[in-house]
Amino acid sequence: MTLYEDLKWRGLIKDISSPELEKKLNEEKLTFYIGTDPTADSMHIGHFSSFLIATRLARYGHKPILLIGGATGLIGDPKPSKERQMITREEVNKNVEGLTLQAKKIFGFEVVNNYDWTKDINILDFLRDYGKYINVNYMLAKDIISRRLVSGITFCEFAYTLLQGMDFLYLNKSKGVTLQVAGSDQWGNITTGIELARKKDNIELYGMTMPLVLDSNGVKFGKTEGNALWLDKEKTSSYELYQYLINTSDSCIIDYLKKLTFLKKEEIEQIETEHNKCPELRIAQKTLAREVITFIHGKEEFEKALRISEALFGGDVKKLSKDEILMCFKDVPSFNITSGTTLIDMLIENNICQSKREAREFLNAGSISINDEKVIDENLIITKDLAIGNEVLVIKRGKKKNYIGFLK
Ligand code: 485
Repeated sequence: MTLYEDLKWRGLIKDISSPELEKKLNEEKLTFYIGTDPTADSMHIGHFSSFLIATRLARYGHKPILLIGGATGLIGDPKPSKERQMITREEVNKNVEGLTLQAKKIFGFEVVNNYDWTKDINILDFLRDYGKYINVNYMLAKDIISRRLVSGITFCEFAYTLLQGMDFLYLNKSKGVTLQVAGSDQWGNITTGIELARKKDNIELYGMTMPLVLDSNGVKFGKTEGNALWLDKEKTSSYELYQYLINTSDSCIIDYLKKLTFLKKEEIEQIETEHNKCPELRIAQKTLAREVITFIHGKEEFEKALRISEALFGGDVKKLSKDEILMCFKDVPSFNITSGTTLIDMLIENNICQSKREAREFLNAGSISINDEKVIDENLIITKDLAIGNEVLVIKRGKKKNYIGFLK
């Protein structure tokens, strides 16, 4: 398969600016770029799914440049719905720093910041050297801008597309960039750059976008109840990432394997066959989790995430350290327990059971466990030797209710 055929097979091509691009990608060595704005100090998994394209092209011999928008981040790419809240310069600077380190670490490519070449352009030069080449009518016709005409758009955000266009041209002149890649929402900004280069300098630049990666409900990949999945493991642990990936529905798992891993067509087809024989084994989901987490955080972190998941779901929390337990159960209710308390009192004091009668019912049915050991004797005295690291108790009631007790 050629590179282009591979990208097509993976469903990674949405729009291309010219049919010539196929031949160029297959036969030439291009320098290309992909950019992101510093709206946070870490990328999330949605960025990862787009940035991976840089690695794909790089593995084929093309040269990637990753751009962090220290300038564009001060303006904000218009959203289709409403004007963005401006973020402070301090915050933008802090985010640029975080993203630059992260992009270098995960992808290992050259990183540039558009603030460096945008900050000294004065307003008159901007209007004469760039503004003069882009027609307002042309800008108004762009999807995102046209969608904002009813609710309104400030001049600040309206001008954003021109800044991104200037980057493309600047990177062409300074680094020989001829291609920009991005998610499909960036088509309008990419074509502004192409238009600018054509009109101003008679240069032909190329653009390519990939479709947004969606789940079976049409929700963007990586969006879970409003929480982003960050690539910074201090914000989203590799274990949480593992849980997200392992829960991918069967209807989109093969699509994700194509789009988010480097496994080849034959390998993915083989996984698909095996997976379909026995979907409950989640072979495909396990493969996805392994590939993605190893790429982002390395083999050791993946193995840790796997070990934690197996201990939790295999009912063996005692295999975990105190810190690992606290990480996994950070969202469950927690409370202090005084050493010497009886089991039944502890269950009632902390609302795990509503009454002594209910507590006895659960205990007799064998539904209560401490650190995955069934407990039956209501008079059991809770002491340090029951706790992990002499401190932590994972208390489970039935299959669904988990609690963390800190022994004091
Ligand atoms: O020269 C450039 C200046 C800024 C940008 C790109 C080139 C950033 C771009 N305007 C943007 O907003 N990108 C999004 C972001 O930063 O979160 C997302 C896109 C997504 C994908 C991802 O960046 O929405 O499609 O391209 C990498």
